[in-house]
Amino acid sequence: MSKTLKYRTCHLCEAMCGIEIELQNNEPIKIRGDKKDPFSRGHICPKAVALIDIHKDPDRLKRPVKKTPNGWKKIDWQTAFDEISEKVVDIQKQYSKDAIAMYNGNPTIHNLGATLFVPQFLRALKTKNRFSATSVDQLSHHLAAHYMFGNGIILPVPDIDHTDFWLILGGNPMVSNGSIMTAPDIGNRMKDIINRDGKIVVVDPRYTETAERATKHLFIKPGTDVWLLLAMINEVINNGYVNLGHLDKMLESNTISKISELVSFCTIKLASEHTGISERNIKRLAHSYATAKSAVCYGRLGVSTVKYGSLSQWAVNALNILTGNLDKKGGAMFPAPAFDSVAGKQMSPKFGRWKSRIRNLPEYGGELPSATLAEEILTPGEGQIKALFTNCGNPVLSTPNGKQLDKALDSLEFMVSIDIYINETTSHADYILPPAAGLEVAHFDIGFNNLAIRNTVKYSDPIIPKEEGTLYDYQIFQGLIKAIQKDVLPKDPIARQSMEMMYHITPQMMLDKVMGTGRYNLTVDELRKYPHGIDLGALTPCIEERIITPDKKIDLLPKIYIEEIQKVKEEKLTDQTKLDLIGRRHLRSNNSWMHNSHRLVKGPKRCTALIHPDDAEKRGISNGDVISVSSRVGTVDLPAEVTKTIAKGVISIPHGWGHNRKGVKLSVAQKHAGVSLNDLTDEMFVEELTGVTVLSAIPVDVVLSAAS
Ligand SMILES: Nc1nc2c(c(=O)[nH]1)N[C@H]1C(S)=C(S)[C@@H](COP(=O)(O)OP(=O)(O)OC[C@H]3O[C@@H](n4cnc5c(=O)[nH]c(N)nc54)[C@H](O)[C@@H]3O)O[C@H]1N2
Ligand SMILES: Nc1nc2c(c(=O)[nH]1)N[C@H]1C(S)=C(S)[C@@H](COP(=O)(O)OP(=O)(O)OC[C@H]3O[C@@H](n4cnc5c(=O)[nH]c(N)nc54)[C@H](O)[C@@H]3O)O[C@H]1N2
Ligand code: SF4
Ligand SMILES: [Mo]
Repeated sequence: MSKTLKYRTCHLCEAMCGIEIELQNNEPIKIRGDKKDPFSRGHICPKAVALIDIHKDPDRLKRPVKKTPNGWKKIDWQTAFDEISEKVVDIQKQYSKDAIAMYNGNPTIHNLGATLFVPQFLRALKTKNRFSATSVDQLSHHLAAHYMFGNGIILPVPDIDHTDFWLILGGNPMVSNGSIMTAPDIGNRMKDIINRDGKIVVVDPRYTETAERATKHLFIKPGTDVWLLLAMINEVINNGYVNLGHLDKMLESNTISKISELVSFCTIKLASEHTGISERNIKRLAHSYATAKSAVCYGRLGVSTVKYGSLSQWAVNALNILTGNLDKKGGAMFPAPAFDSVAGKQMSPKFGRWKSRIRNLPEYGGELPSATLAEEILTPGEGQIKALFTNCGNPVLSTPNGKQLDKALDSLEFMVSIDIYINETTSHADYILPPAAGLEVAHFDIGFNNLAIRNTVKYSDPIIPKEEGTLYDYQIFQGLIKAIQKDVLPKDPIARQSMEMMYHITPQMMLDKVMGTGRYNLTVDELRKYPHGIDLGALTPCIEERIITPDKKIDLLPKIYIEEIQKVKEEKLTDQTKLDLIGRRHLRSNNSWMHNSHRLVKGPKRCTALIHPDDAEKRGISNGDVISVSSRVGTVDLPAEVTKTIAKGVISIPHGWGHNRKGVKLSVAQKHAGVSLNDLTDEMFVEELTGVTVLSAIPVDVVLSAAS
């Protein structure tokens, strides 16, 4: 029996850990951390091992399936492409191009072929009804970069390998392994900060796994970080802590006094009343952050997807700028990747060029907010969505008011899912097109090298050959594009050739093209010589190169945020009778889709509601009781976990569960079904400015369930 070892990057989350795969007769039998990976240094988490289970999963689809009155029927690829394209062209003719929508989910950006070919497919569809996970995730970061640095894709990342002070708001990297911050082996990186006498402060309504490792944790009332951040800006300016350093030349001199005037209402006292953090703690936090040799304020999902998420991300950047910590070692820095998605002005996504039909919410980067998807399907009239493609996405479980989306998907004339499972979303489709996946596909991280705290690069060929008769994702997109375009190929030979080129090009060719013009001048062939990857060094200051505002200056106070600050000023403190619902993640769970690996999900029940003992007692709830949690849109029943690790007035339910829906074929996940947090989140509760779904501080009633 032959044993071999192969290496690649794990693509399951943003951390980009190097993995070593032990193969026996070409079958994966063990996965370990790759000790020679210069970035992850041998670290992995339990999800990587589940790559073996995904590879072998009997529930995973490998051939196209078509829904028939007698259930799912396997069909061949060409039949699938032909039938789908016929229907697409019919719907476009009968209604309009916009009648066909697409949702692209999270794994798209973790997947080389999908990252490169989804844009080509969208170009072929020519629809304005595009949706993705961005509007339930990181859109506020893009918007802040768009307005402040001129390019929505250059996101500053915390230089945690060198910082003396790391302030984390609404992120739990010990579990999530970091987000908008690719930083594998986060536990050791945090230890290193503390070992060099640095400080880590975590602000979170839950005493998290990250808080356990920090020097200080502050409980905060969900949805109120904006008051803390504005008060900190106030403190920094009023106490003479402003120190722009090298950024001085990049800022308009009068903006700081304008900011000072605007945020002057947000005193420490007011911030304390809103956030529940004591005045003394806010003052101390502002002082220690502003006086640290280097410091970085980092706000993630728990502050990105709230009522003032966009303003909060502006404030995070503003704090880092005012204290001279942007583009500085140990502060918030810009990566310089080998595949540079940022190079070139034309790449910068735009904002607000058109609005959604029903609720008038703005597009960002050509996408409308996912919170509007169901209403755009359900509301009749010109421009109504009649057909939907989903790719790498499970919006029934991951976007707000999943039950409404269930109904909407049932009402579609036509639906196609590019996915490897029959799950809560794809079970609504007429066709499912499954790509080869995981260890069977080549990998190069285009997305996350742009967010990495250190510049590295790696390319991996497939570890295991894909099964005969299966297709890579990019080949599925090529098949679809070709079939859809077959009757509209231009007569002009040059135009025709350029269209047809897309049917043959490979991701590797595209990588070579972009990397060849990049700063490291690399090729795929060159990278093949380095299976553990290449270390390209620590981040270095490079803002002058990255920023593309017309005058090459940072816009420290874009107009849209002035209006947002006014809105915050007008908010009143209210008495609260409901609990604030928030979400959470677990190391042994990945968004909505990895629960079919027994080895990953085994162990104690994880889909529980965390509730503070005082809140539980008031409602007669004991640990383990089944409780009913109700919001405007629905009710779910699940076991309570009574714990002081959650702030009073707050309840936390993990997202991504709820596999007990009709039509799902996930034999392991269905046993651990749980409930869907997004049967409680409200599609009408969005950030007004962007339409991003509010995922924290959803008002809910909590009672002992009749079933208890
Ligand atoms: N309430 C609440 N809602 C949330 C969040 C939250 O914290 N709270 N988090 C939000 C965030 S940050 C995100 S990113 C979204 C994620 O939500 P989605 O965008 O829906 O992504 P996933 O849940 O990861 O779903 C992945 C889908 O891709 C499929 N898949 C996996 N690998 C492949 C592959 O290689 N190819 C193809 N074609 N398909 C594949 C899986 O079967 C699954 O259907 O959820 C958001 N929703
Ligand atoms: N194991 C695992 N890893 C993952 C994922 C997964 O599902 N499982 N998902 C991946 C994805 S798609 C993403 S986007 C990242 C997300 O990664 P993170 O941004 O780290 O997100 P979470 O782990 O959800 O942590 C959010 C934290 O915000 C807190 N919070 C909630 N509301 C508020 C608030 O109003 N204010 C403050 N200050 N805190 C608040 C929550 O209690 C929680 O601890 O994780 C990625 N990594
Ligand atoms: S932390 Fe992320 S990248 Fe690393 S092994 Fe786990 S899932 Fe894979
Ligand atoms: Mo995400």
